[in-house]
Parts: sequence; structure tokens; C-alpha cells
Amino acid sequence: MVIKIHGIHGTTCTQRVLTILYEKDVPYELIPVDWRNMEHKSEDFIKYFHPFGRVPVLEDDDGFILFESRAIAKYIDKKYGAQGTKLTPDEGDLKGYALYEQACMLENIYFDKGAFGLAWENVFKRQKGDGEPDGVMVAKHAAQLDETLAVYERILSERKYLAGDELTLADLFHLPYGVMVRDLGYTSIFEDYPHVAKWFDGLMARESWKQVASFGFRKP
Ligand SMILES: N[C@@H](CCC(=O)N[C@@H](CS)C(=O)NCC(=O)O)C(=O)O
Repeated sequence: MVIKIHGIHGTTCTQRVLTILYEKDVPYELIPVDWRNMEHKSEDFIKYFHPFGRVPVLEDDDGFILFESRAIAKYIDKKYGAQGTKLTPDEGDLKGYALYEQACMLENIYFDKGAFGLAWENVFKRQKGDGEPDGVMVAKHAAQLDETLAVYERILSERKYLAGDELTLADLFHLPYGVMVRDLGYTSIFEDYPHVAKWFDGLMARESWKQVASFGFRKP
């Protein structure tokens, strides 16, 4: 039996998990969630898979269930540590590991705020019937993302990746929303910063992401 991912090809958080599965060379089965019929909000889905009624969810071959894309990615990385790309520093490397955890927080706290905010205002809000994009909020999120990438530029002028000179999960976590905001037309926020642009182009050029992107993009 292989790992099952309950999710939807082409949606951001499922993309985050699939990227890591490809990096680690781990076979998986995608169990498509019937989004249109709100399967993710059904009583059974909430009871057995995700208490908040969201995707993705990992179901391991022993029945272990895990939700939250970044936690799933860390689980896969740890379980298949020696396989595929090495994506975390050794835990014995105290400072290297701490810098990796710090980089994970940069993505989750600073980058995601602006990037998700832009995705929400420009795409998700309308789809959820929550109204039209609010120009003030769009400008606020764009400024927040710009501020974050200005800091990234300083970091990436001193090291190749956010946690050091080796690629980690923290870098890859940026791909789905980074690509989405670029596709929405916010490319200049990245391209104004040469080290950021080089770093992000390198991430998008990885085989793992090319594979995930080949499924197409779907806006939930
Ligand atoms: N922080 C969660 C977010 C999960 C999430 O919001 N997933 C979206 C799809 S990308 C979803 O299920 N949305 C349905 C909803 O919000 O009702 C993760 O990283 O897994």
C-alpha cells in the first residue's frame, strides 16, 4: 500500500504536499475529494480526516491520519529521510536545524500573510461568495509581501537558500502561493529583488514542481 493523499490536484496546499512527495521519490495515491459536492465539509470527512473540513489530508498505510500541509511534508521528509532529496539539516546540527525552523516560520508567518492575502482577495473571496476584491486590502497585502521579499533579498544575498546554502522544506513551502501570486500578475514584487528572483526561479525549475504544475492549477 502507498501513502494516500486526500486532496485536489492543482490546489495550493495539495501542491505543497505533492512537491515534497516527488522530491522524496515517494509513490502516492491521490484520492480526489469531491469539492463541488462539498465532500470536505461532510460529517464523515470531518470526523475521520480533517476536523476543519479542509484538504489535504495524509492517510498512511497503517491508517495514520495527518492534516496541515506543512506538517504532512515534515512527516514525509522524516519518514523517508534517506530517500530522494535531503530537505532538512540533521537534528544533531543544532544551529543548522534552528535556522531551518526559523526559515519555516518566515514562510508561514511573513510570506504567507501577504501571498495568501492576495490570493484571497483576488481569487478565493469571489469563489466563496464573499464579495469582490477590496482594493485597500489588495494594496495592503501587496505591500506586506513586498516588505517580506525585501527582507528575503538581504538574507538571500548572504546564502543560497533561506536556511543556509542547502535547499530545505522551508524554501519549497513557498512554491504554491508564490507561483499563484506571480500568475496573478505580481511578478514585479519578485523581480525587483535579484536574489529573490534567482532563488524563486530555481525553485520553479525543479523537477518536483514541474511535475506538480503539469497537473494544472485549480482554484478552490
Ligand atoms: N493550513 C492548511 C490550509 C488548508 C486549506 O485551507 N486548504 C484549502 C484548499 S488549498 C481548503 O481546503 N479550503 C476549503 C475551505 O476553506 O473550506 C494547510 O496548509 O493544509
